[in-house]
Amino acid sequence: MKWVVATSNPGKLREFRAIFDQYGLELISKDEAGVMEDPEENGSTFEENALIKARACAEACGLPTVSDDSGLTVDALDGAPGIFSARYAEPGHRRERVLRELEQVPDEKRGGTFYCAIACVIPGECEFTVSGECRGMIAHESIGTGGFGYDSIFFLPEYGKTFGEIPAEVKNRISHRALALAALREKLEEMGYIHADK
Ligand code: ITT
Repeated sequence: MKWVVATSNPGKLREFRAIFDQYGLELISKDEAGVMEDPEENGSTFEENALIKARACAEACGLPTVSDDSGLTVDALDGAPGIFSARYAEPGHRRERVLRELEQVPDEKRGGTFYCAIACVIPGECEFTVSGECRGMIAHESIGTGGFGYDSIFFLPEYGKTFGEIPAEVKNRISHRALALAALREKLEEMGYIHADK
């Protein structure tokens, strides 16, 4: 059975593919499923927005669909950019805006969390969400060219590196998305879609 990932973000798609592959499930993008529309993300939580995206795509193509709504919440910014992470500034200026807003903030107050909600919609059967989060700090500058989005300003003290510097295999084991996908795997195993030996 084919599963669709309802995202237009190539960085997310790459990470979903790398992790889903290990589950023995065939994953196709929403483009490959022939779904072009992007619904308006007008929910007030990551979970609500993830469900909006998964429902719209599953309805359009009739296939089991997973979606991801994620973002960076910064302690010193009262949780911003949060659900507005993709819209915090013009493309190419979002990291810059966060760094600028934290210019006067000392290290001990630069904590932040990457959060990922994944919604799963299996037409005619069920829908649910799972989530994962990853704690770190906001760096003083952008470091590294790996990953996407806010990766190069998200510093992991235990690795001494940003998500932009650590190898993709490591991010795909410890990230908010990896943890949410592990929770999804557990659910799909219980439901019999994934077999434990995979
Ligand atoms: P779709 O809605 O099509 O999936 P999107 O990029 O608009 O793509 P979101 O609304 O969930 O997705 O916005 C999430 C933003 O949060 C994303 O654009 C990044 O800027 C940031 N983000 C989420 N996960 C991230 C990660 O693993 N690394 C870096 N930035 C991340």
